[in-house]
Amino acid sequence: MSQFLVKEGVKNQIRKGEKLVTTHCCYCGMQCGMHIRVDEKTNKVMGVEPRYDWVLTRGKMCPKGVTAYQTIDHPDRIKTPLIKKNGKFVEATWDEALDLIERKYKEIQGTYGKDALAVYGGVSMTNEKCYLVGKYARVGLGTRYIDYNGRYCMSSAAGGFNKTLGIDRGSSLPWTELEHSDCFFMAGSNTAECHPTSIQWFWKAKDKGAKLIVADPRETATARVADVHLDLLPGTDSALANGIMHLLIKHDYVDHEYVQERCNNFEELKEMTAKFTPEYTSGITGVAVEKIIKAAHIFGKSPRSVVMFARGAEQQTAGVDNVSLYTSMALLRGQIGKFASGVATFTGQGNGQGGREHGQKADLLPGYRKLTDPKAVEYISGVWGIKPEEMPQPGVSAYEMFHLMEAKTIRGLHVICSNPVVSSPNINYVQEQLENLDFLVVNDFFLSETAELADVVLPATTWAEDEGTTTNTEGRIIHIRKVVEPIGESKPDWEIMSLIAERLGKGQHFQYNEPREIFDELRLASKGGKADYYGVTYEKIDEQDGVFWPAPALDHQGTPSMFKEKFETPDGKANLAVCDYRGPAEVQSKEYPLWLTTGRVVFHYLSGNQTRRVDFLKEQCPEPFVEMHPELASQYQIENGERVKLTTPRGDMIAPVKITKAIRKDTMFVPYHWGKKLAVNQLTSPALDPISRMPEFKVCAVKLEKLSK
Ligand SMILES: Nc1nc2c(c(=O)[nH]1)N[C@H]1C(S)=C(S)[C@@H](COP(=O)(O)OP(=O)(O)OC[C@H]3O[C@@H](n4cnc5c(=O)[nH]c(N)nc54)[C@H](O)[C@@H]3O)O[C@H]1N2
Ligand SMILES: Nc1nc2c(c(=O)[nH]1)N[C@H]1C(S)=C(S)[C@@H](COP(=O)(O)OP(=O)(O)OC[C@H]3O[C@@H](n4cnc5c(=O)[nH]c(N)nc54)[C@H](O)[C@@H]3O)O[C@H]1N2
Ligand code: SF4
Ligand SMILES: [Mo]
Repeated sequence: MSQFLVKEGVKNQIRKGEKLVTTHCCYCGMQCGMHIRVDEKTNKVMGVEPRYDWVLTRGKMCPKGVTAYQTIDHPDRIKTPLIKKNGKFVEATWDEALDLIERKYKEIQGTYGKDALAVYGGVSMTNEKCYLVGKYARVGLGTRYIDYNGRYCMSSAAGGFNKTLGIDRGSSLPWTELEHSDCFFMAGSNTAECHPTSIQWFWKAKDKGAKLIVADPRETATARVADVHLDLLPGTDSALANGIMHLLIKHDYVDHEYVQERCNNFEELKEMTAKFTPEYTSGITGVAVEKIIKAAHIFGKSPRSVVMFARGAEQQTAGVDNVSLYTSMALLRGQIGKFASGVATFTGQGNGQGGREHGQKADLLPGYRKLTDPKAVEYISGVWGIKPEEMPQPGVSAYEMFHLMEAKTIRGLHVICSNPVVSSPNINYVQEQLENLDFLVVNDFFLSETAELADVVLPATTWAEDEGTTTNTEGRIIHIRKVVEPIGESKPDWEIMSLIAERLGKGQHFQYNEPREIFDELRLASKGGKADYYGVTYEKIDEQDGVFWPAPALDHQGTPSMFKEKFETPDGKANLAVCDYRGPAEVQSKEYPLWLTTGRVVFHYLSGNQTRRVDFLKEQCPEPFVEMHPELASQYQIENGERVKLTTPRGDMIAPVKITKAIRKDTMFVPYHWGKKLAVNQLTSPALDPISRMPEFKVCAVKLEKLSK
C-alpha cells in the first residue's frame, strides 16, 4: 500500500506561460498543500496542482480540493455590496452599505445598549481574520455577544482536552509520525471521506503491521478495513471508552509508572470503570462482547498507539465526557507525550484549530486567555489600546444566541463566514429568529441561505484573494498566499471589519495595511497565553514547512510534540476522566422509534454553499439521502431509491433511501450539506453539552414513514 506515498524530493513542474502560487486548500483541517496555476499573461487562475513536497499531504488531494479553484471566479460570486429593498437585493456601493450599517448599528445600540448587536464568526478564515473578529466584536462594536461556528465543531474536543490535558491543541503529535505507530483507535471519524489525505499515513503504518480499531455506528470505508469495527449505538461512546478502560485495568495493560507520576484520579477511574464489564458495556452500546474484548487486547498490547476522534464522538450532549474518556485511554497506556503515540482530534474546518484560539469564542480572548481572568483582560486591553473596564463580559454560545434573539436581547447580528440557517440544529427555529432581527448583515462571497435573509450582504474574498495563515489539524501554522486580486468590489473580511469600526468611531484600533500587521498584533496578543504564537513569523513558516505552536520566543522553533515532560494543568499532571455513561438527551418513543445521525459525504463541504456550486461535486452527489439497513427497509417495505419522510418534533424532510448493510439496523444517517426543505437540520436536536455547549447533531429520535405512492 505504501506506494501511495509520494517519494520525498519530488517537485512540481512549471509549464511555459504559467506560474505556480504555493498555498493550501481552503476546505478541511488537513490543509493539503497545493499550487494554484495562474496564467502569466492574463493573471487568471487556470487550475490547481497538488503539492508533492508538502510535508503532510505529499501530493494528495480530494475531489473538493482539486475543484476548489473553480469557486474563485465562479459566476455566482457576489461582486458588490447588496442592500435589501422591498424584499429584493439591490446592488450598492460600499459607501451606501456602510452608511446604512453605521446608521442601523448606532440606532440599535443607542436604543437598546451595546449588547443588542451580536457577531457570529467562522473558522474558514485565516488566523488574522479570526483574531480580528474577536476584536471587532469587543472593541469595534463593544458587545459581549460573540460566538462562532466552531462551537458546532471543535468545542467538545476543546472542553475534553482542557479538562484532561490542560490545553486544547488538537493533536499531541505531528502526523508525519503516524507511519511509525502500531495501533489507531478511531472513534466517530469518517476518515476516508472527511480527512481523505490523512489515510496515506495510516496505510503506511498498516503496511508495517499497525492495527486499526474504528468505533462508528456505520461501516464507513475506514471501518471496512479495520481489524475491529465497534458498531456502537449513537450516543454511547462514554460507555464504550469506560468498557475498554475496564479491560485495560483488568488485564493490567496500564502503564503504572506513567500513571503514578503523570496522572491524577487513577483510583477514582478504577472505581468508576469497575461496573463497565464487557457484558454491561455491550448492553449499553450494542457492540458484541467479543469485539469489545478484542479491541481492548489489541489496544492494550500496542507499544505505540494513537487515540483519535472526530465529530461522531464529540457532537453529543456527552461530547466533553467522550473526549475526556477516550483521551484517558491513551493516558492509561502511558502514550501521550511519546514518539508516534498520543491523542488527536480531526480538526474540522481549514482553520478550525487556529480559529478557536484567538478569541472568537464567547468566553475567550486571544491565546486562549479567559475573559473571566482580570490579568488576561488587563493584558489584552493593553494590546488593544482600551481600558480594562471597557472590555465586555463573556457572552453565550452560538445556539444560545438564537434564544437571546427570541427574547429581543439581541436585535442586530453580523454573520462573518458561516451559514447558520443550514448548519445549526433545529433550523426552523433558527430561521424564525434570524427573520425577527431588526438588522442582519452577512459577509460571504456566495449568497448563502443565511445571506438571503440579510438586510445587507457584504462581498468577501475567497482564500485565494488574500494572504494570511491558518493552523492545520496538527497545530502547524502555515502560509496561505494571495493568488489573484479580489474579484469585483469584494474585500477581505479584515478590511470590511476595519471599515465598519471606523464608522463607529473606533478606527484608531483598526489601522492595518496588510494581514501581516494583524498577525504581528496577534503574536503579541497571544504572547504568554497557552496558544503562544509570539515566536512565529511568516518567514519562519516558509523556512520550516510550518511552525507548531506554542512557539513562545523568536528563537523558538515551535513544538511539534506536546506533553513530553508535563501537562498544561496547574499541577502538571493529566486528569484521568471519571465519568459515568449519560445517554443522549432524546429517548426513543413509540412515536419516534428510530435513531437518526448526521454527517458528511466526500463530495460536499459543510452547509454546501461552496461545493453545491461546483458542477462535478453537484453531479456526484446532487441531494441528501437516507442511509438505512436492508432489514429496516424491508420492515417498512421500502425499496432502494424510494422517497421517505423523516420526522422529529422539530420538523420533517423527504429524501430518497440508500439501502446499505453498512449501518446499524436501528439507525439512519443523512448528510447535512443542503438547505431549506432538503436540510436535515430541520430535524436535529438542539440539546447542548453542559460544558462545551455543543449541540447533539449526532443523535435524535426519529419517525420513518413510507410515502403513499
Ligand atoms: N468531505 C468532507 N470533509 C470534511 C467536511 C465536510 O463537510 N465534507 N467537513 C470538515 C469538518 S468542519 C469537520 S467537523 C470534519 C468532520 O469529520 P467527521 O467527524 O469524520 O465527519 P462526520 O460525518 O460528521 O462524522 C463522522 C462519523 O461519526 C459517526 N457517528 C455518528 N454518531 C456517532 C456516535 O454516536 N459515536 C461515534 N463514535 N460515531 C458516530 C458517523 O457515522 C460518521 O461516520 O470533516 C471535515 N472534512
Ligand atoms: N446536522 C449536522 N449539522 C452540523 C454538523 C453535523 O455534523 N451535522 N456539523 C457542524 C460543523 S462540525 C460545522 S464546522 C458547521 C459548519 O457550518 P457553517 O459555518 O454554516 O459552514 P460553511 O458552509 O462553511 O459556512 C461558511 C460560509 O462562509 C462562506 N465563507 C467561506 N470562507 C469565507 C471567508 O473567508 N469569509 C467570509 N466572509 N465567508 C466565507 C461560505 O461561502 C459559507 O457560506 O456545521 C455544523 N452543523
Ligand atoms: S478538502 Fe481537505 S482533504 Fe480535501 S483537498 Fe482540501 S484540505 Fe485536502
Ligand atoms: Mo466542523
